[in-house]
Amino acid sequence: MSVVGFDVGFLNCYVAVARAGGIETVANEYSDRCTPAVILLRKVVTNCKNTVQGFKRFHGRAFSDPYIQSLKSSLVYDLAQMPSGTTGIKVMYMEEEKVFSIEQVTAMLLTKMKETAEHALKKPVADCVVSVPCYYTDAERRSVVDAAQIAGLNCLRLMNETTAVALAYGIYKQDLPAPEEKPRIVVFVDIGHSGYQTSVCAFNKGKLKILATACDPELGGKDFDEMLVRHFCEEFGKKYKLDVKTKPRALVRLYQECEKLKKLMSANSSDLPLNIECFMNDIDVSGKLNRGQFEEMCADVLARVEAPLHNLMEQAKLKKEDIYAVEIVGGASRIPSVKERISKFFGKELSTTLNADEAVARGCALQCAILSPAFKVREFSITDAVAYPISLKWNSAAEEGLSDCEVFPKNHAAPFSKVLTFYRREPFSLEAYYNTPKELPYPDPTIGQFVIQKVVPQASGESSKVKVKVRVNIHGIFSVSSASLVEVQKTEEGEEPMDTEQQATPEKEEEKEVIWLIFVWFQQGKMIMQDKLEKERNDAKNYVEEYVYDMRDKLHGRLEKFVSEDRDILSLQLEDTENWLYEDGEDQPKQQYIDKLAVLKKLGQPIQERYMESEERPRAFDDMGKQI
Ligand code: ATP
Ligand code: K
Ligand code: MG
Repeated sequence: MSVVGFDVGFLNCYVAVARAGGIETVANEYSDRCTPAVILLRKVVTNCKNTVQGFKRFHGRAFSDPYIQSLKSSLVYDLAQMPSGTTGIKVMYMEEEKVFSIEQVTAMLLTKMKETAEHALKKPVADCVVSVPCYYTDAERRSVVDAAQIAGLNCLRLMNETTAVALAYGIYKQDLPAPEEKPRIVVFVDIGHSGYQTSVCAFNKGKLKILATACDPELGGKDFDEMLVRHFCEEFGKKYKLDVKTKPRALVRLYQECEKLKKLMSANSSDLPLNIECFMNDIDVSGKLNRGQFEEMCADVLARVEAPLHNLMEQAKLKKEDIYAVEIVGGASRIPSVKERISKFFGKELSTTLNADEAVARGCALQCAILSPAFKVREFSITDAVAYPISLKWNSAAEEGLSDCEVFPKNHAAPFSKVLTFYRREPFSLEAYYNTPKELPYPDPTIGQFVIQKVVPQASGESSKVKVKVRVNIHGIFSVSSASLVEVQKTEEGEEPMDTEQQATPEKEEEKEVIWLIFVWFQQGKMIMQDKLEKERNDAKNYVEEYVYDMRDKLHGRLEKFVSEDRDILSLQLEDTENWLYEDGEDQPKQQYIDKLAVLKKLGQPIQERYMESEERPRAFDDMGKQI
């Protein structure tokens, strides 16, 4: 079993693994801990068309999405529409034109990262935790889960990048306030190449809770590069009469040189040169710039740093004095003027105690270690927050009033399950959607449609009570996890339970049989069955639940004669497991349920064997009798 964390950045990717010595960021085959988020198809490096990069933003997006359409002209490869309507990438592959889905492309990147982990661990890798920006919506998250699956990975959790950073910060801290004390409040800021994420987190000993997140999905290092490129395009236009924008290859080189210059300016405030030989039309170009000029041309970009911080503090209803520390990570957090802005906002020095490049991957590996039964780590509970409020709406023909309800408000704890009750006579459908479309960095507020099938009226003709369990799962994805119909059967007179305590609760007056209903799930117009991993996980959990109930009945029934001193141990285990299923066990990876079941079966097996033996004996006699 592997314990691996993957930070899939827009530009830079990192792989962290857990080994006996702790968490370690590992190097790829080129001895580099940073793997660029680039896919080279057909190894002709000179052919730009086959260098695919900057694809993180395509996840979950339709080809017709205006955002995708607006990006097309700035890419050095072509996009195409997949049969399902999503975005594909058109490349030459083995001398043939081929369109890959975004999931396939990210799977190629994940495969490279998986190989890096396998090389370091010297064993096959499957179990892992993969990072995503905390502002990702349902469709984007689904797409990344699919990519991981294509790469042959078993993604135990999609982890929000800032939450991974919070874990990497908190798990080693020895001096966190006790559980009953006032929590320590820390703000985390991650500014990468494409996006800007902030979160505020409450820490107590052994746990962290994300209180709120605020982001600008379109603010990052790339915007500073963009300003520099714009500046030099203009300068070279005047100075050398070059129209850089007409030559994609030259433009790519200019972006690379500008990024380098930007990094140099973080450490140096004097004039710095930018030289490119044979830039265009065999002309060598050169220019220079200093930090002051850079900050001036980036004033508009820098002005956007503050808004998410305001938003964050407002949501969390916290004052600046409540903040214990502001921890910053991500490559672009090294830009001095960015740091200044954030520091000024909070009125305090920023902390840089975490590795700015590796904290996300390390946090993911830590989360994987916590989830993996194969690894012993300190207990640490992680409560994330729902990024956008989720509502359900339904056809309310028979129902008075409500036809719409917010099930998960913004910043609601996640993962989390809720049971909703409906009274229906026939199948019905639910539509889940984000109810603040303006806030979404994504055009379609629809999450999906769920049809609850096989609903029938009660024998009496009345509406049936239908319980629908909805959840935001460990990946931050919304789903319907079960649907059941409660069949009410009037108990016959005389058979009424005599226990007065039981009679006191109206629920117990009638016998109820639960019938599990089938639900079908539609998204972006197409039918998808329940996501496979989710289904398998649910099944594994159901097996444990079934075993607990079944065994408990049998221990008081036909197995009673066959239990000896092992009865108490098993009874206790069954009870513990039942409690666990409702508490910590509510939301565990599949393997945890498999392991739990194995423990129970080990205790139950001998008893069942004794019973079987005694059952076989008389039958063996019978058989012999017949022979005679
Ligand atoms: P994202 O988080 O948006 O998916 P990413 O994780 O790939 O992107 P990072 O690796 O955190 O991004 O940051 C890369 C960005 O940081 C690039 O724009 C890079 O130029 C910039 N950067 C790195 N070092 C410095 C530096 N010293 N000064 C200024 N910018 C820097
Ligand atoms: K990164
Ligand atoms: Mg990043």
